[in-house]
Amino acid sequence: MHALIIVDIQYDFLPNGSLAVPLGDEIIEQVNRIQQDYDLVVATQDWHPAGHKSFASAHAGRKPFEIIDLNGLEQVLWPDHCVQGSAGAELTDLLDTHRVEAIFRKGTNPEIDSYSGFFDNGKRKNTGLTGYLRDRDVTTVSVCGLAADYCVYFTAMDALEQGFDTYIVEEAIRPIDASGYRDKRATFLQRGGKLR
Ligand code: VGL
Ligand code: ZN
Repeated sequence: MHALIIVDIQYDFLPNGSLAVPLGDEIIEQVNRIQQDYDLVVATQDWHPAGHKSFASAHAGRKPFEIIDLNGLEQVLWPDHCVQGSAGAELTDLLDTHRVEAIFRKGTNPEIDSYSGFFDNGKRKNTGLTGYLRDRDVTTVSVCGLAADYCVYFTAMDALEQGFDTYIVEEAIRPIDASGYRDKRATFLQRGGKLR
């Protein structure tokens, strides 16, 4: 079974959102079109409590995109985004969710960020996604969504590590930073990841 994981297609990552991914809206049409090619479709949703420590606003004197040490992990500080219950945290209405069987939320612990749909950034807690996919006899996953260089990349790397045959769907991702994505893409390919 081959699953599609749709990562974080939420208003805050789309144009006019608080952490807008350049041209992020361009992928929605592709994501809607490709869902029919998969046996199972799931999604992830970035879902932070207000005051989450990944927000620059939670650290006096810090600005978005600065890097700090957060509980022993390197942390990029972000603008406030995907706050639980806010409009910006909703999956866009333009996304066709008829085939989305489950939505895995992440980033709920205020002390640790969570880019991957599988684990938080410290690999302390898993979301249940691996177990869900294995229960459904999934052996292959394809990852699409936002942002290519953060949540898509880390989800794809964890999928590989969990033993899934893993693809990134390049027509259906957009990065926050294109040069950052190029390096991460190389790492993904080196570890046995594939593109489609
Ligand atoms: C993301 C930064 C912070 C993402 C989420 O969805 O790629 N990036 N939180
Ligand atoms: Zn986030």
